[in-house]
Amino acid sequence: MKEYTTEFIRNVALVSHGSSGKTMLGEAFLHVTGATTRLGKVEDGTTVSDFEEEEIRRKLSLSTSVLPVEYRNHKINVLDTPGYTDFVGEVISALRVSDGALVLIDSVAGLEVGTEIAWHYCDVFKLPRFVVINKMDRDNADFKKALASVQEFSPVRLIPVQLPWGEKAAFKGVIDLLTMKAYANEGRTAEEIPAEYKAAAEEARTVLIEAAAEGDDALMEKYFESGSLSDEELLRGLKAVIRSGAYIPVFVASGAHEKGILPLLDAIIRLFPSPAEAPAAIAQGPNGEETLPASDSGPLAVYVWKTTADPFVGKLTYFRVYSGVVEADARLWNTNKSAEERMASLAVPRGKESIPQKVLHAGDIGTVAKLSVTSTGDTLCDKNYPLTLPKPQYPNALYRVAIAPKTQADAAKITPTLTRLCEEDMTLSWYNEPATLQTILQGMGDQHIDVAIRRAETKFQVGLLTMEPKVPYREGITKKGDAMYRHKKQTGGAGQFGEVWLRVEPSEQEYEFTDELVGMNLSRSYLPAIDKGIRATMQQGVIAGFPMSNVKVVVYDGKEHPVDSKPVAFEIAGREAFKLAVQQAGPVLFEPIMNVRITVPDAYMGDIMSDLNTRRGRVQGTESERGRTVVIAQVPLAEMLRYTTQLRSLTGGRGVFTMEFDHYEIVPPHIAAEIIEAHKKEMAEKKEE
Ligand SMILES: Nc1nc2c(ncn2[C@@H]2O[C@H](COP(=O)(O)OP(=O)(O)OP(=O)(O)O)[C@@H](O)[C@H]2O)c(=O)[nH]1
Ligand SMILES: [Mg+2]
Repeated sequence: MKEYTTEFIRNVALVSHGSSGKTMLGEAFLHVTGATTRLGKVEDGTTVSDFEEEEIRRKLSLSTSVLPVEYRNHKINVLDTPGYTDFVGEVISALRVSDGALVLIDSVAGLEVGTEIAWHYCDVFKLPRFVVINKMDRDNADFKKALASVQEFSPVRLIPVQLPWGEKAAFKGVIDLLTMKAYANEGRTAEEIPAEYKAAAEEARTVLIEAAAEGDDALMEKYFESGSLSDEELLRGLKAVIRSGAYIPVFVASGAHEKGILPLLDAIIRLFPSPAEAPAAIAQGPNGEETLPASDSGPLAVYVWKTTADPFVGKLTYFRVYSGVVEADARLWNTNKSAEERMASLAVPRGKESIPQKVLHAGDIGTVAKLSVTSTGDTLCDKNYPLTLPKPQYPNALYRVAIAPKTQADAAKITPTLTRLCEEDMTLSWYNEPATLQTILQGMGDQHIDVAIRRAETKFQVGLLTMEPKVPYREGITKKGDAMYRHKKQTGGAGQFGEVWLRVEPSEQEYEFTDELVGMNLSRSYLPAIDKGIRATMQQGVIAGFPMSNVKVVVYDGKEHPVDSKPVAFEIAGREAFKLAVQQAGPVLFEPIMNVRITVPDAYMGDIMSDLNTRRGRVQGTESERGRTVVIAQVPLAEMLRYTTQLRSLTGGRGVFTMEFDHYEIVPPHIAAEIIEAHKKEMAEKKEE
């Protein structure tokens, strides 16, 4: 591939609700510009973008692919993101490194939930965007209606830059208001606008010119004086109002039928900023905050936005050069890890392909294989001039499963496999939960987890079983409790004797161990053994098998035997006395309480509130914006384990939520009783085995 310098590069993400045709539009971009010889199909698993085994199986995108589209001396790095909400992490990563976004709208469905989510993240990254009314060939395609549904949602005014030339089966191509020409099919040749569209086109162009005139004062003056703008001025003004976010231009296309393709690519090149024109990156440098315009002559700053793990290729690191130039084989400094990395096989990705490159200029996107310590979110730079670029915020996990290996052989590979899977995905993580002794894998939803489990199987040949995760309850006490225990084994052989009197009480600290021993009944030398016995019991729990915390233990008396007393006897006596004391001390279970924010269209608010009631939720307040209500509540984790799925069915996929841990609270007695009962049953079953 040719070498492209900054001003000839565009970085553009395709975002939208699932199935609105992003992958096919990307496929059409490549085919029409001659990068591929035939147009792949999502259904056949033959697109450049959806190349992963799981994507082919499911016939949809699961991760962001890079499709470099070479057209008119420019290279547009098209980032095709997945639309399914479970994979929003991929959208965030892609938008982080884009300078513009195409928001695709299915001409039949209009605005959908996924559109709103994508829109929200475009706002987060302050990206200029195009709306593309796509699939214009569909049976019930309706340009006006689809456009109106987006306008109703968008606070920013939408202005058509193209009109559809026909609709449904008669969709022929686009009528371009910038050039005032009609373009059939992919749009290679300009034609006169057909007579029946002339009036509509004139009217729409006037609206467009009026909007463009707001681009700057000189344009406004010119427009007032002459009543019009030249094509050159129109473009200049439009570019300005799109970048400032004052207007959003609207385009039409049919990716699968390769219609409207070249006019859209032209608009991307002309209206979206090159990396040099986009707002400069802000980095932390040796002298504090630093502004880095995309320029080859600036200090080197490379941001890692994606990592993939492959058993054959190894690790592949996707990056964007924000400033400076990256050369093959260069040694770069990873600021986050304080380590040097070699850019051994520098390349430009095109789907699964890696096209070797000698040099990548400021603003470009590339890959490098087999870096040793670098992970997503890291900055690579010059060792003598360390810089750190900011990492975006990813949503917290919403869905958890407990996992176990299928076989003994899988058990050994579980940790490295989970580590590699999570390295690929910023919204996937895992940990060992000490309270339940389960290995937990957490992500954005059931499909997200399902894909991860399958990747483990197909990519790394590791079989994983998933189970409902246990809630990490904690045990505690609510008042003082007193007990004594005598451990005595004095029949035959060496005897054991130990007697402990102790008191437990609630504590602010995790665990406190003290004594109030007076006189000579019990030697202080046995205290460590007693402490050890109690610590072990606290780990295992007393009433329901969960770790106990916030307890203070005071040993105040005891008895020993001159021959038979030994540490192990006091370990046992301490343990048993502790258990008895806890029973006197009002033992309770504590459960994690989560802060939850649920966003739904207003109409669903009643349903959400009453559902929260059944989940022991406490609503703390509501906020309302643009037809959507945000419900803020505290809900026990135990009631939220499958909420992603339940919210989806409650709202027809129109609701989203976020959740984070807040604090522990006492489990209500009737629920605690059930948990304790279940634990007793489990222990009894274990004994029988
Ligand atoms: N009629 C028609 N169908 C299309 C068009 N583009 C895509 N499709 C079909 O719509 C379905 C989804 O297309 P994709 O390109 O995979 O959509 P996507 O937006 O990438 O979907 P996700 O990857 O799930 O987000 C497939 O069955 C395509 O064949 C189009 O322009 N017209
Ligand atoms: Mg796709």
